[in-house]
Amino acid sequence: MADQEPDAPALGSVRVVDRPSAEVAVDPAVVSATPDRATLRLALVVGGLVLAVLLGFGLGRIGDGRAATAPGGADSALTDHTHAAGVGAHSHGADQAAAAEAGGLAVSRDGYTLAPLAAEFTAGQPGELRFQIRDGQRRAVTRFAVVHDKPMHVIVVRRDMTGYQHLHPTMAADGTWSVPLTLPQPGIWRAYADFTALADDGRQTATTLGVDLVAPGDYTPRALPAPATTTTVDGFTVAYQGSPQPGLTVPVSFRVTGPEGTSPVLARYLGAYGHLVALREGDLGYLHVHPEAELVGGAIQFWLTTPGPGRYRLYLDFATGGEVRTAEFTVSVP
Ligand SMILES: [Cu+2]
Repeated sequence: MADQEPDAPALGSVRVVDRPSAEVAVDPAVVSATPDRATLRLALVVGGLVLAVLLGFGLGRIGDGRAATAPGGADSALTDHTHAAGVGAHSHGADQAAAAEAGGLAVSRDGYTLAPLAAEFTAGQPGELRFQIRDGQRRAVTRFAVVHDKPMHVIVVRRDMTGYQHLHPTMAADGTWSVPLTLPQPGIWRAYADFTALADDGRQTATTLGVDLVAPGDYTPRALPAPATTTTVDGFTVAYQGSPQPGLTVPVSFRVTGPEGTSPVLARYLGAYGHLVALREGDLGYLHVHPEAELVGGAIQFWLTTPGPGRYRLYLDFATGGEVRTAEFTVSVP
C-alpha cells in the first residue's frame, strides 16, 4: 500500500532523467537524416552514451554559470551578487539587461507564484499577512536560500509610496508564510516577496513577486516629495549621493550623521550596514540594488540599476543604537 503512494515528492527529481532519452529517441532531425535502421540504431546508442555521460557529471551542473544569473535572478534588490570575485559587476551585457528590468510587478513570474491567503485588511487594526510561494506544479515551496540572513524579505508600501515596511515572515512546515501586519491608513497597498527558491534539482531562482493588499476607506494619496539629497529621521541626518542613469548600474551612497554632527555608530543589519529598496513612480516597479558589505569612506554604498527615466523612491534601512530606521529619498533619473 505505502509504496503505491502517488504523490511521493522525492520521485519528482528522479523522473527528470526520462525526458532527455525520450527526446533522443524521437528527435526528427536524427530520424530524417538516418533513413536506414543501422544508422538510426547507432544514433540512438551514441545519444544514449552522451546522455549517460551527461547524467554521470550531473545535468544540473552543465549550465552552472548561467544558472546563477538566470533570467529573473537579477531583479532582486536584496540578493547578493552571484558573479565570481574580481569580475566587474557593472560592465557586462546580458546581466545588465536583466538587471535593468524592474521586478515585483507580477504575482507570477520565473515559474513561481505568490498566493496570498488573505489580502483584505482593516486600516489601523493589527492583522496578519499570510501567503505561499507556489511552483509550476502548484505545490507550496518550502525550500528557500537564506539571503542577507533571511529566507524571505517582504516589503509593504501604499500605492502612493508612503508607509514603507520591511518585514521578515516565518514559514510553517507546509510552506505558509506569516507575519503580523498593520496597514495604518486606508488605500491600496503593494506587498513584495523577495526570495530565492530552491528547486528539487538544486536550481536556485531569485525573484521578486508582488501583490496588492486592500484597506478599504477614504484614501487621500500623498504627492511624491520633490527630489532631495538630505533627509532626517529620528534626529539622524542622511545625505544621499549618486547619479543614477537609465540602464546603467551606478554607485549610490548614504552618509549618516548624528544629532550634533557626530558620526553615529552604524551597526550591521542583516549582514550589511544598510539595505536599500528602490521603487519606481507609476508602477511601483522594484529595482535591483546590490549592497556593499563594508562601509566605503564611512558611507553606506549600493549599486543601483534604474531601468529608465523617471522618479524613484529610495528607502534606506540602517541600524543605530539598536534600532532600525528608514530614510527616504526621491530621486529623479533624467
Ligand atoms: Cu529583509
